Amino acid sequence: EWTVGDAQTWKTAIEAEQVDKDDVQGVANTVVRHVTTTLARQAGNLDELGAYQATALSVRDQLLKRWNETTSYHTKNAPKRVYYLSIEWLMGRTLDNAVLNLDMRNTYESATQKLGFNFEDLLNEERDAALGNGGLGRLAACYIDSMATLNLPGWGYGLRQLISSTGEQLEAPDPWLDRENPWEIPRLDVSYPIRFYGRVEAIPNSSRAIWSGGNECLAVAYDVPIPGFATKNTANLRLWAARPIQGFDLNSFNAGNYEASVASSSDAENITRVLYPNDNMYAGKELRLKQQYLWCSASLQDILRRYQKLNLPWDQLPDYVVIQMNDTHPTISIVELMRILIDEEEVPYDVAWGITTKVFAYTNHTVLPEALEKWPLPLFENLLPRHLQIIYTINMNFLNEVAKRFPGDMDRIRRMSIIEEGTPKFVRMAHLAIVGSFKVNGVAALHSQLLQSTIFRDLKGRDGFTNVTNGVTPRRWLLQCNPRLAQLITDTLGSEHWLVNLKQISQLLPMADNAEFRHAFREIKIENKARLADVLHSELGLSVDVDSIFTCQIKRLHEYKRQTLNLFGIIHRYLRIKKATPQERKKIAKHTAIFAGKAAPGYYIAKLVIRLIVNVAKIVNHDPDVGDLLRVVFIPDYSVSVAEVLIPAADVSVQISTAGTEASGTSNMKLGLNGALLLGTVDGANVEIAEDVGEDNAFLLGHLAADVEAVRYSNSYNPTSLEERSPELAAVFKAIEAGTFGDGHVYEPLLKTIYDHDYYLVSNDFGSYLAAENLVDELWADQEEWTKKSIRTAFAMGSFTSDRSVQDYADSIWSIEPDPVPEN
Ligand code: NTF
Repeated sequence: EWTVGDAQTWKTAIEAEQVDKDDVQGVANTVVRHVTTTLARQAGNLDELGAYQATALSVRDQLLKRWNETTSYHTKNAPKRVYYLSIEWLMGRTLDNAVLNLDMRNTYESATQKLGFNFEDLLNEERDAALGNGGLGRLAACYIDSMATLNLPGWGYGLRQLISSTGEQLEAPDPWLDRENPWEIPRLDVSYPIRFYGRVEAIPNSSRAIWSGGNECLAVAYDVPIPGFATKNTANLRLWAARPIQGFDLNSFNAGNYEASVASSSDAENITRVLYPNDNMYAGKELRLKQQYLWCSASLQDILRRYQKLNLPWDQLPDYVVIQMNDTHPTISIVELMRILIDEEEVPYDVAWGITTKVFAYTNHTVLPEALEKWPLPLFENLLPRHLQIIYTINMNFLNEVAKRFPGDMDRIRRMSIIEEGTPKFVRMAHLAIVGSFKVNGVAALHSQLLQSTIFRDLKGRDGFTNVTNGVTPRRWLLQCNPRLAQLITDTLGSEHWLVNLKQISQLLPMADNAEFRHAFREIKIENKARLADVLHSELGLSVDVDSIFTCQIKRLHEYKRQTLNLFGIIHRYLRIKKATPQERKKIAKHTAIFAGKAAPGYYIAKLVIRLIVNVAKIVNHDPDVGDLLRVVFIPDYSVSVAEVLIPAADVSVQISTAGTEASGTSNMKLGLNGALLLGTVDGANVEIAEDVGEDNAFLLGHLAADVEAVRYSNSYNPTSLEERSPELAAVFKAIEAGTFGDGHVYEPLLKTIYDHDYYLVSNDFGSYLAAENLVDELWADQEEWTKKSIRTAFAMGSFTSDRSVQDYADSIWSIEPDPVPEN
């Protein structure tokens, strides 16, 4: 096994680097070594940023040792691996999570303390890794945490975008990599060539072809080690960056043409420069398709190279490799595998197809038509000519089968085809993903059912579809963000085991009836609210009352998520307060309405909603008539680390999408786990959450998914006045139009969407929303009852851990087993 030098020398050297997890001095040694050597600084000129960097590098050393052990162990064992392909990875900060997973938080806290720094302050020096927009990207982050924790052999693959999400009001791009990122390891030796454009020559009497010419660049690997919780296993997240094949053209430089000498370099690097800022919205830009292809081609070349080291025939690939596609963004990898097998490895077409369709599985995350990817055929053909040919063949074979099963049903063939007819034609990526995958799943029970009964009705037999309800990691979303509640759980259960077996928290459900426990639970909530209040005060200069109900709607701005319903409810409340007699005022529950989330830069209506929230906040928060009855907060630059402060402080989880539109939602899970009561529609994972916590512990509202279509139809084709649909909403609109929150004309386009078609049923659900809020207020008056329901919510959330989701994938889709690295 040992390949270079003297094994004993290697072994002794590696052991000398080992630091015991309780060894404060040993940890301090490694931190100081990075201060003096890596950073070339000393105690005298070390600021908090430097101390953070040295600490992070020291933790990274620990992670890399485990990463190395995991990789060599898995290389030796060669288990079947899952590769999780996601174009977004919303990781957030790493330091705190890493020391918790390594069980070294106390040691690092003491060591940095002794070196003169406060560990909490160092944590705040870290920039969020925000390679994602919303739930889809954060889901990938939770899943890789669970894969590592469950000891499942698996890697993540993504893109290393230099500039991540855009700040909403300022639209300042976030060049998050302009500081050194201690958590990534550049692997300049791991790189693959990627071709774009060019021409295709058929090879006569074969299904092979030669694709040549066009532009070539390189995809270079950056690895991010992902520690499991309480295990040695450390997964890998491999991110690809585009680089030129030749960085610098010396001939142009010598000829005096400086621009041309670096042109190819910056052209290539532009491919992975930006993260597309849309959530649930397809943009259709060539650069995005380039990103997708570079990422998929590099990942496949990497996966196949690893497989080829086993010296096995191609038809055994599915015994060693399963690729999970996080939405349709990586769908081109199906075609890329076909291309490599057919053109480069000379595998016959049918054999290649048999292999490919045993390797891929596809997760759908949305039914919204505007989010479904379909590439204009001319654009696609120009960029990836050989891939289009292969798609034609896949489609022809697929439609032949359909025609055999449903002779003469041309309409069905048109609906099912991977190519959408029209001018131009389009390549429908979801259809391609379904045809090329052995399993397709939705992300919550209702969503998976809707996929089969509506948008993909025709496309796959029953056993090809399944459901895997989303989950969130309890390590970040409880242990890390709410340490006091985590400690209470551990103390009451007498062990930490619930952190890897979340079902166990259900044992605490009877504690809802224990007055002492309720007191402790409520104190923690109040402390968390006070912590948030401090942040709001110092960052936004805003005072909020910790005794008020904190309602939280924290998610991307989108019409279907209906921040409007919440906002109009606030205006309704404001008008009510303004009219109330002193007697009536006493009965009004105090609210702090918290919004956080970004709008895509080009999403006009979503930005108008932000504008109205901010202007309502300005008026309401400064109106002496309101006093402390109502505060409205919009938190800019929403991020994972902001969420970590908000979620433990929430009393109410606002989840009010139009029924049938939110595939799952995941903030509903995080908020529930931290004791926020669900105020929500019967949509996405709300359905399963309400089922588990019990409907009497949640506030459900609005039309049901099954009725939405009829109401929507009637809004469009048998329109009634807004006054008839909802007199309360009509009054709210009048106040806006009258200029109560600044120039009313500004909001006309927003209000018009609701006056006219009201596609998302805001007016139809407004009455029901207000009624649900009234129930919330009534319950709040009885704090003991409220706390009971809060406890029953938190401890009924045991199913919504990403460990359960990932285990579901492993059992029902991936067929992979845990392969724990032995503890010495
Ligand atoms: C999102 N989909 C859904 O809108 C959320 O309901 C869900 O919780 C997350 O995925 C994670 O499953 C998308 O972002 C996309 F891309 F599909 F539109």
